[in-house]
Amino acid sequence: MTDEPLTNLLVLNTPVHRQCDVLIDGKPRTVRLRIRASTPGLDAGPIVIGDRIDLSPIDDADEADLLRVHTRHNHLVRRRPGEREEPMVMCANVDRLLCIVSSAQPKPAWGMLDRSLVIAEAQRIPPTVVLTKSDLKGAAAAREHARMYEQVGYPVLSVSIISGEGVEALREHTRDAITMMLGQSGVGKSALTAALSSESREVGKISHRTGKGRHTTTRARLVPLHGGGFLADPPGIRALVAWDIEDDRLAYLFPDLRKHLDDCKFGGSCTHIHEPGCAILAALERGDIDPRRHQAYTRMLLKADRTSSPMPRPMDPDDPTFDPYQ
Ligand SMILES: Nc1nc2c(ncn2[C@@H]2O[C@H](COP(=O)(O)OP(=O)(O)OP(=O)(O)O)[C@@H](O)[C@H]2O)c(=O)[nH]1
Ligand SMILES: [Mg+2]
Ligand SMILES: [Zn+2]
Repeated sequence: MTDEPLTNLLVLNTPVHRQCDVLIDGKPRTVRLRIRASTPGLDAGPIVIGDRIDLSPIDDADEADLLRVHTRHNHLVRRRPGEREEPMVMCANVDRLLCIVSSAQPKPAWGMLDRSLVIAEAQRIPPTVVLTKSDLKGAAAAREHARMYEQVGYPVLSVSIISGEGVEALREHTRDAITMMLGQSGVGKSALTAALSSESREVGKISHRTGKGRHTTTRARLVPLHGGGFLADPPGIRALVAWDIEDDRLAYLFPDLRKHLDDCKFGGSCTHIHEPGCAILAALERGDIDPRRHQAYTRMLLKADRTSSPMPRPMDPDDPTFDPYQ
């Protein structure tokens, strides 16, 4: 072992009790972090998967000092589920977001897809719509609905781990990148991860009673892919609430609405919902904007599934109740 610090290590899973896996010379290694409040970069919030960190040499007890958390070039953030209004960063330094929608069992959650796309746009992370379980009855209808997203300009891939459809295309799509997935429980995230990697993830059963997944995956992890790169397999999401998106920015995060924003004479003060003479409403009227997308925008503007709160004060590691990883 050398005394040199270990620099720019990729964090493969979010630390629990300050323990996480990092990538060292291409191999995962479990390490317990010794964290000081003053560590540079920690003021951006707790470490998450995709973060890059510097460590002191790892000792015989598999412990190391956290020396620095590198500045993130982006992060995926949502509102943390529960009462408290606070952000939850899901992944840092993401090259691509796969928005996973099941064709059937569970039935497609299009509203969650619209919100996932907004969250990706807000951080300029290129999203791809992935329709899973294309072997099931109902897949043709889901594909038809998803054409709308193709028209917006998003790549849409149909995949099935049963028939193998789309698996190679997805492998190409995720090659050499850090890719995150978002989707409900049971849509097939772990099954896809297993198909693209040599890591067998636990794949869950769909409840016969509710037709929904059972939240099989409980902790996100970046899994190395055959084609190079890493795929994050997170737990399924029950309700996806976007974080810190101001009203006047929302239309900009719908590319199909964004196209018409410059023509809207009311500018930033227009809600694009009722104003006579609004260019977005005119485009909707002409059929240039799909009404379902405008509805998704309206729902989000009315704050049902969005908060406009900014990031709160960074957590204070000197606070005795501080445990950022729970
Ligand atoms: N027919 C069919 N079933 C699939 C396909 N992909 C996944 N499944 C099934 O869907 C169920 C859920 O798959 P998972 O991979 O555990 O789903 P998940 O998205 O990881 O779920 P959580 O971890 O709970 O978020 C399993 O029974 C899989 O066998 C597919 O392409 N076709
Ligand atoms: Mg899973
Ligand atoms: Zn307008």
